[in-house]
Amino acid sequence: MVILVTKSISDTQGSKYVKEVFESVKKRNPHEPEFHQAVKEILDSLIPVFDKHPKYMEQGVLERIVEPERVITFRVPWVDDNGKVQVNRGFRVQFNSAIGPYKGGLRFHPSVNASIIKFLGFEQIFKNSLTGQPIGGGKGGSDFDPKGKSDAEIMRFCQSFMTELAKHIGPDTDVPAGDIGVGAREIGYMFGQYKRLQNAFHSGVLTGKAVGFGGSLGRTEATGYGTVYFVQEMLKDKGLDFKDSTVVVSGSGNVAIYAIKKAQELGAKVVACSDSNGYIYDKNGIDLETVKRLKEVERKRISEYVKEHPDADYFEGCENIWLIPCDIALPCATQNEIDETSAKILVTNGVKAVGEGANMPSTLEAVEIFLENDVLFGPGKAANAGGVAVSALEMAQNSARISWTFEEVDTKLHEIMVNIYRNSMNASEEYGHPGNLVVGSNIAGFLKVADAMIAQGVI
Ligand code: NDP
Ligand code: 2IT
Repeated sequence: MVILVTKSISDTQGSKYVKEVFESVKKRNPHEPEFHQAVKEILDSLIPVFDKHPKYMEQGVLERIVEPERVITFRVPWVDDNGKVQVNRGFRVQFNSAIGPYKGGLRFHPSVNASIIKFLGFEQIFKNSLTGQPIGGGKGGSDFDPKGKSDAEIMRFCQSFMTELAKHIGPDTDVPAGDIGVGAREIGYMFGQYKRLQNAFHSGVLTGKAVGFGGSLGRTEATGYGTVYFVQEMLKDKGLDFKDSTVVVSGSGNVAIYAIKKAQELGAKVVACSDSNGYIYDKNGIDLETVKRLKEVERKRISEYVKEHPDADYFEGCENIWLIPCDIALPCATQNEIDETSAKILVTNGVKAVGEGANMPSTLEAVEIFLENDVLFGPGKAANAGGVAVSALEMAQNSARISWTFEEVDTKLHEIMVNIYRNSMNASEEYGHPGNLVVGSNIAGFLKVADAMIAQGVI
């Protein structure tokens, strides 16, 4: 095992500490498999830190960091277009504020539950730390399903959701943004309701706003572009690049679309993308304008693509997208979309690099397969940190009441992604796992938060 450091040095103080804390997390948070998975990956990576610096054990940093500072659950009632009352569940997990206000997206998807929001919030602590920006970790959302809802229903839902959430957020307290099912339209409706409730224009309370009322140029593109910038650094170190490579991108939402765009700009041929029903394969290279119109404007299924591109094929079953041979795989849809079997197929087909645009898209077993086979692997909390990094730049612009050009933001994003890559590589070397970006990014993200927690006392 490559990332599960416990196996090789199972009798160290650090590994005993990690095991104890992990057992307690499982016991105190039963029935939360995604949360356990995210915690396990990070805790195992941190063993070399506890062995080298026992002070983090003595100060109980791990026991504290796995416990959210606050978990908020609330009722979201709304009236559908038929006049029927609907009730959804809202969540906000304010996980860690050691280095800045809670920051993280809102996800609207029927699968949302406490486990999903806690895994995302926990990952966000380390991701946000890696960006070098002053932002803590949080996440929220609802089990509301935006699919098939009218615009008026989306607005009424967002207004009801924000009516409760507004009690818990603020530009210096907690700053939500988008995630699956939450884009500029939803952020707009939520911002409007927050402004109405507060009777004040607190532009920094949400990020991912439209550019006309405080949004940052480049935020829409940031996660996808950032993922490609990160993978570009991984490739560069091995004398490789995107030019003339074959790329497969899962998803066809915000992250996928801008990952495809940047990969194409760098000379790659992107042959496939997907939605939750299935995937398209276009051997000529995907026509991104069609995907953008279908998904961003018309909100249709990706299967419609083949009606306009008869040379392309559509296949049911999004998980089978990984059967397509490629040099670079960019999973940009959702958690656990690459399992051990898919990882083995990718390796057999000669994949050289995997960059996670989504959060935790590879299972722990899949990550092991990639690392064991020397596939360049960019874990989500490093590779997809560009989105939240530009959200922090949006907050900075809002505070200063200024706006930067697209080029200024994109240049800063690029610098941030290069820094995340270098810092993660350096940490992987310093702590004895050279080139392992899972271990490196987890350690680099952890140390800054842990030092701040110790400096601020036991709170
Ligand atoms: P979008 O809602 O814009 O797009 C999500 C895409 O993934 C859609 O194509 C969707 O298909 C597909 N998808 C969603 N759920 C599933 C599922 N259960 N199985 C298969 N496919 C699914 O979301 P984003 O692009 O914003 O987010 C994608 C991923 O990137 C998520 O993991 C998110 O947490 C992560 N991320 C997002 C950031 C951002 O700035 N937006 C920043 C960092 C990470 P369908 O249309 O059929 O639902
Ligand atoms: O997972 C993520 O980093 C996001 N959904 C973006 C969060 C943000 O605050 O911009």
